[in-house]
Amino acid sequence: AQRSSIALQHGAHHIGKRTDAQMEIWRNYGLGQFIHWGLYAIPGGHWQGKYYPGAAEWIRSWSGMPNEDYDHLYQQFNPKNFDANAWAAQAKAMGARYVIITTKHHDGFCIWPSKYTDYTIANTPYKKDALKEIVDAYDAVGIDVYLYFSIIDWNHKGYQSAAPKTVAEKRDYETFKTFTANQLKELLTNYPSAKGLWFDGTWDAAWVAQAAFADSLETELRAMRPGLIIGSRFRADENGKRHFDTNGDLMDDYEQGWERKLPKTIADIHGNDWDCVMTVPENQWGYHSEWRGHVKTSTELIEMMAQSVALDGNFVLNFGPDGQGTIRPEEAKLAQEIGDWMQINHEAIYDCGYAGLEKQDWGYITQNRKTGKYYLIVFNVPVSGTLKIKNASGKGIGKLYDLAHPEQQYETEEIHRSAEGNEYFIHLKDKPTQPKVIVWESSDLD
Ligand code: JFZ
Repeated sequence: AQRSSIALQHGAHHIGKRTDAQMEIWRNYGLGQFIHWGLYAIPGGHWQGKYYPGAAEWIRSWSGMPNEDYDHLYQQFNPKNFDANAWAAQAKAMGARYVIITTKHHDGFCIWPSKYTDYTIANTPYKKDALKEIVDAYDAVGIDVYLYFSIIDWNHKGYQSAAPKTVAEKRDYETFKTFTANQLKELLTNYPSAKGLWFDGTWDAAWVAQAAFADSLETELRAMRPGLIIGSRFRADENGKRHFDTNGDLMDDYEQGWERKLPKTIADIHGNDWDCVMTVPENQWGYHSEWRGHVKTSTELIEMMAQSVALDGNFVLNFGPDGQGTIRPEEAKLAQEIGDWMQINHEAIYDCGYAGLEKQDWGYITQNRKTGKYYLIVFNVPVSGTLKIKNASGKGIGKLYDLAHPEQQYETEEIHRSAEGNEYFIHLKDKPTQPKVIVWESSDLD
């Protein structure tokens, strides 16, 4: 089927993946960290003894939380345990290669001293620029920094959710647009090492109607920072289409719609770059002192990471430090466990993507984009102790060995060859501790 091709002024500006060096780095990260940290960390999902069941970073919008009270929380923001270097060291040990940090969430509170509003960290008892501390700390350990920025801003007087109608509303909204543009330029100016912007809160009718403004602002931001990476959640096209424009083409550099969910097959990603952002509990991004419902294990998270990379995406795990700047023990433990796994198995994740092979029930297959080696990431060891793999026709089984113990090679057995592909058995000798990685150097058949 031919894609429709309606002329658009504010749709996708390029078709297909970016091929430049910075985007290539992004594509190869494999694992990232998300951090949601702001005033919402102080109430932590509770107010006056009452439990807020929603996402903790949304507590200001709850009837049990008077806006007045929320808007004065900044007077208490003084995170005594905040240590950006400790956060960065923990992220590094986990194996993260990029971090996305909330500079400003929907509440409008800025963790940098923005000169365009008083609602910033500069006016808290903490006073210092926490964003700079974070950027410097992550830069120092070699983790690339991306800035999360919410267009929704409940604190700005000109901000509106519905499209402005009256002359006064329109005038106010213009002040909000100018403010937004100023803050974004300020962020890129103040934090020159930041590699990209991760936008959120862009679904309001008022913002969706700003296709021309958002497009030209984006052009300015890209001019300020060659190589800047922006996902598909920033702007709409002139028909109000978000993420994918009227022609169905992805807008901007990668698909940002994989939020707490993963694609199942390679067809689901439409050939685009993408990242999956994932919470540890069901739907909590900011610190909530009382997690209810399902809380994921490190094995589940590692499996999600493997699935992401096997389908050409990055996996980004969220952390919500508390009001004192402490990363809660549950998250610290997960970071440690994922890090222990990554220390042995990172080769199956970094610089890897879709292998072009059929997924098998025992787990996932990734392929290193540089060396061409395949990695079998085994989550479910069959009772038989035998894995089945299907290779491209023309490819022989070659050599298979344990990533952790390369001297341990696996016995293989050819099942059959056909034009659709060649099938082989791999006989595992041991009962491996899961999840484990088997390196596969396949060979060309004569
Ligand atoms: C947004 C925020 O509202 C939330 O607080 C958090 O910051 C998260 C990362 O982003 O929530 C969303 C945004 C988009 C979708 C779902 C939740 N979505 O597209 O499905």
